[in-house]
Amino acid sequence: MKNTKNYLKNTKLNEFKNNGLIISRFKDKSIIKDLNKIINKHFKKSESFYCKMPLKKFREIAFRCQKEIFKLKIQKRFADSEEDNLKSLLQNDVPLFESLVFLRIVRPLKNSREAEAIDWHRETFYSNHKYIKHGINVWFPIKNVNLKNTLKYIPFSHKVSDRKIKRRKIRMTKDQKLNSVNKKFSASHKMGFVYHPKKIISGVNLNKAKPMNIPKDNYALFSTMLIHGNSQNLHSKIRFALGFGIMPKSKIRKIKKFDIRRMTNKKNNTLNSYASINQI
Ligand SMILES: O=C(O)CCC(=O)C(=O)O
Ligand SMILES: [Fe+2]
Repeated sequence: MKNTKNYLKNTKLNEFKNNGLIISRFKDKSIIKDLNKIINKHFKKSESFYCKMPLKKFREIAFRCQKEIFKLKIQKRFADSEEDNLKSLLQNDVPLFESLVFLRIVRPLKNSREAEAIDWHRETFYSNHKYIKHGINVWFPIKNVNLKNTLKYIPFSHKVSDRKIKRRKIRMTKDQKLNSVNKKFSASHKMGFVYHPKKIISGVNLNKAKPMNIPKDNYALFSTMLIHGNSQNLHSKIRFALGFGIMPKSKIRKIKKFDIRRMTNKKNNTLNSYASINQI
């Protein structure tokens, strides 16, 4: 019995190392149920009502929803529910959890003037912390997620060294920055959208993209180094998913009291950092 368990542990770890990604079923189904309740409360009107409004207004509604989601302490519930998988991937290390969670919401592309999903990236694009490459992203569908709008990724790209992946900041004038929906500290920015996006120039073949096929009541754990994104919504309904980061404790020498995604400042008390599960 013990041997079977150890074998299973190692298969998860091997799969994660090989593919940079594992997909598993939630033990605790109440997590998705409770998230659906909050989403349905905040998005009561018709699809077209939300699809017609300006992106800025839409993201403000979504941010209010995200704030209510914070209160559910999803990280804690996730840690309790998925303890076995976390132990397999982290072995003897302790997982630290990002203190904020992100509502990964994208409207259908056909109604919008611009692509609303985050472009191709890995997390080192938007963080200066050396340890970020050791992180694990959690991402899971809540509502209306299917192969036409799920997160996309480039298989095996987590194995490509960061030096090889050439990226460039999108050129933006001061005015464009000031008027951007995603500008610093905006609702969009606090939902994980980036205020100065980067584009991949070379180092990885973006034509190899695959959708993450994550069935209902399942979640993905993927390496922060796996190239992912550009998941424009080709379905007719708004896509709702949730995401947050996990970091093995030993990779962080000192938890600095500043924001890991630079989306909040010290003055407000919603600082986003990695914390042990009892501090969430
Ligand atoms: O949901 C998306 O489109 C992007 C998600 C993402 O970049 C992440 O979870 O790290
Ligand atoms: Fe990401």
